[in-house]
Amino acid sequence: MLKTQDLRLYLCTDRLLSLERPLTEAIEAAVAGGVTLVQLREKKASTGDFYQIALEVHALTRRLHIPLVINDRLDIAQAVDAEGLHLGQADLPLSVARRFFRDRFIGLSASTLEAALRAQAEGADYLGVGPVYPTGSKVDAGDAIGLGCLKAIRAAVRIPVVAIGGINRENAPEVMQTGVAGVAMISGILSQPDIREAARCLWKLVDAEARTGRLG
Ligand code: TZP
Ligand code: MG
Repeated sequence: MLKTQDLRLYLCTDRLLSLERPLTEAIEAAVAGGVTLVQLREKKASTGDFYQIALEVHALTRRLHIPLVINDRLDIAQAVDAEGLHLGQADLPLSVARRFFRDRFIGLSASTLEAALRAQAEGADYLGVGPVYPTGSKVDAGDAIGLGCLKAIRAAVRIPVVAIGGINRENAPEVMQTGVAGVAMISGILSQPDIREAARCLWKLVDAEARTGRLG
């Protein structure tokens, strides 16, 4: 089922990093520019607020025909009937989440080869791997793993890998050249003055690299 998901330009949200623009406006601009999937990340919201925001964002992503992935929270993903769920290493075990989220896709974060292989063995549909570069967007992201480690993980697993952490228009081409299925970002899209233009520029870079990768 995941094969139908386009992971090339993966937007992770953070309302604190969108330069005070309303989230739905920011998402709409990002999708107009070429974002292929939206992950709703709400680290500080109450459950009730997260649910309301997720309802609103899902209504929008449905209208835009873009899959919505909920970060961390199986209950919210189920409650709004999201297409996907993204879990970290400290969240619910994948095998448990899968029992309640069978017909949808589940991604897992991994920053080491061991964690990536384990996630694949447990049945993750895709991996979020990083931080590739240093990032100021997530305080507990850990040290940057670098392109070499990203490449090693990508080569060792069969499931799609989405790279994350410090990715921007300058380094997106070299990240795509490791053979990953896509690049995920917060600030490279959401913190830009013109979100639509930023996403458009990234989409062109990412699409060009994805085509080159497929051809050669
Ligand atoms: N997970 C690993 S790094 C990161 C997350 C959510 C933050 C990515 O944000 P940015 O601004 O694209 O570096
Ligand atoms: Mg998490």
